[in-house]
Amino acid sequence: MKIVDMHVRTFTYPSRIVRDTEGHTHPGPEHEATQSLLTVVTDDGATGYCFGAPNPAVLENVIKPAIIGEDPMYRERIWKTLHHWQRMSRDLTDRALAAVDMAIWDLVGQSLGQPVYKLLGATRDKVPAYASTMCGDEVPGGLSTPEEYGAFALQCKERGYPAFKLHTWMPPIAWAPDPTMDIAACAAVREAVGDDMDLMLDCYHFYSRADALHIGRALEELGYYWFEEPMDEFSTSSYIWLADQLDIPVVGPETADGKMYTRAEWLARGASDISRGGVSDVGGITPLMKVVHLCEAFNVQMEVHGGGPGNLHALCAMNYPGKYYERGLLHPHLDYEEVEPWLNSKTDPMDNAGNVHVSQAPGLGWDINWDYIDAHTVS
Ligand code: LLH
Ligand code: MG
Repeated sequence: MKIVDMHVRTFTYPSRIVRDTEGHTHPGPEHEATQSLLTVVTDDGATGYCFGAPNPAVLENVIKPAIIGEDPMYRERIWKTLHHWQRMSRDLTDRALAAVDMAIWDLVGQSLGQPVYKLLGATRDKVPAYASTMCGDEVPGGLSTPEEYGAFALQCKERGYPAFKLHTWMPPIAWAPDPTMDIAACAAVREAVGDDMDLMLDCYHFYSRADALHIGRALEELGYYWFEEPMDEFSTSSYIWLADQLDIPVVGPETADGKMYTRAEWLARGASDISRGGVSDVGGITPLMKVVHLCEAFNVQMEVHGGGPGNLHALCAMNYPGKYYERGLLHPHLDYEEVEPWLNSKTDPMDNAGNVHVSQAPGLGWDINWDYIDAHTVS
């Protein structure tokens, strides 16, 4: 079996999610947005898919020349080739690597008639989810006050979520960030849901050490489960300093570059209590499993960043489990249960006990709505 083609289809869909000037998502007016689908094709007609394709120039000039002709079973070799290419091609991002790697895993799973998590070595078929909010806003009835966070957390608890994570206020909101408001929101959530729900905070990502320590100590008082990315993750020393002083588990790195190498440095230096990474952060399922096994060898918990089938299949193949699947980002004005128009069913269906079930279909289990994509393709 050889990879003979890779192509991207871009199509439109109606969206009510907008990005602010710092890149954070919020609800907004309905508008036309675009989505892309990467397809990998082999000489025997097998296909694999991933939504969120690489930039077309990078696909044509770097990725295709590197891997057309490769056997998709040689996933480690393909991934390493692309990883080494990143040194010469700065446009070849970890996100692009992730899309290619996931499409190849999907293709292999479909060819072998098995879901990806069983090819990785399955450990479970479902994972408890936490409700992960969008960042704070100034939308009345949204996430604009501590009380609104409290009301939304209660709504999520009633839906079945066993855990809730706040993303609080960040620039471009004029008064943000504000440690006092972050702590007030965390207190309002604890007050609203009681003691029997795991709660986590993922606040402004560029606080000073003093602010991070102050917020972390408040979270300890409130019985929070973890504290995530309160400072720039390139400062490993700051995280060693913070984790040394706090009892609450500090989680990371999430967005820092460096794949499994960065996670290894953090583990060796004790920069966090729980490690982290998701397919898009580290460059796919292939490197994410390296991080998972690295954490297992250090007896360190690993919490996967972000949702989607790549992360879900990895979570169902972890021997030293991450506790939760990150479901979101959620907002009181948006219905996360609504199926994306390019799919026939959700990739992360959640039961009333708060468990997300991994698809038993071969590959990654994308249930693609081809009629919709055909009718809305623009290129
Ligand atoms: O800042 C944001 O918009 C969120 O923190 C976002 O990056 C989210 O993916 C996250 O950090 N989840 O854990
Ligand atoms: Mg985060």
